[in-house]
Amino acid sequence: MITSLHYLVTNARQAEEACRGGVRWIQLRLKNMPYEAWKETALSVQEVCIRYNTILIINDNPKLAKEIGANGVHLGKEDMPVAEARRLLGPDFLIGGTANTFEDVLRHLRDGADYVGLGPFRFTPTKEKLSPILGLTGYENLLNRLRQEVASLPVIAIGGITAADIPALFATGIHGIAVSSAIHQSPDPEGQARHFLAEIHHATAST
Ligand code: TZP
Ligand code: MG
Repeated sequence: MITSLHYLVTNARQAEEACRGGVRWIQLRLKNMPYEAWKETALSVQEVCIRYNTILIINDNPKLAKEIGANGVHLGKEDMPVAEARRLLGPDFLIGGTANTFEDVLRHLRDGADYVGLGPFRFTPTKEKLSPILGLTGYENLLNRLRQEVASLPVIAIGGITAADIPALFATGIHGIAVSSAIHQSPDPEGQARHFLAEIHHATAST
């Protein structure tokens, strides 16, 4: 099951706010963190996720994901390859991979990923070393090519996404979106999470 709103968090408070707002897919994304501190934060986020029956994905780190029994791991281009993570983690672990191009998506499909995070949609200061911006046209072209290949893999759009982008993005055929700053920088993250989910519901109910 790949729910349609992925929320990237750095701590348990953000996870709690989002879960109260109805989010059921959390990705813990921490950079430059010693393993033990990372694990401590991961366990506190996991406690929230268990209470709300929410999927927990650990960014970058299959070893930590396995050690704490998270639901899955998200792997970028500098992380462990998806095929190797699949061998390490087994068939039931959710594995997502970062994609910036159509070729990336096909590679992840072949290697057994459960979904791809495809981006960036637009510029965002949240991520360093951003790949070229795809824009709406990038998603339209890529999703069309995927349909022509009769290939299917859930595509999660990422990068600078706001709630106002939801109708156009979902119209391209993506399966979901991953969001960080638009929710946690809001004065009311819980209400903003709820707003995102309502917009997604609206955008997908008519298709
Ligand atoms: N990968 C591409 S953009 C991005 C990641 C992890 C950050 C998304 O965060 P925001 O704040 O929603 O742009
Ligand atoms: Mg990574």
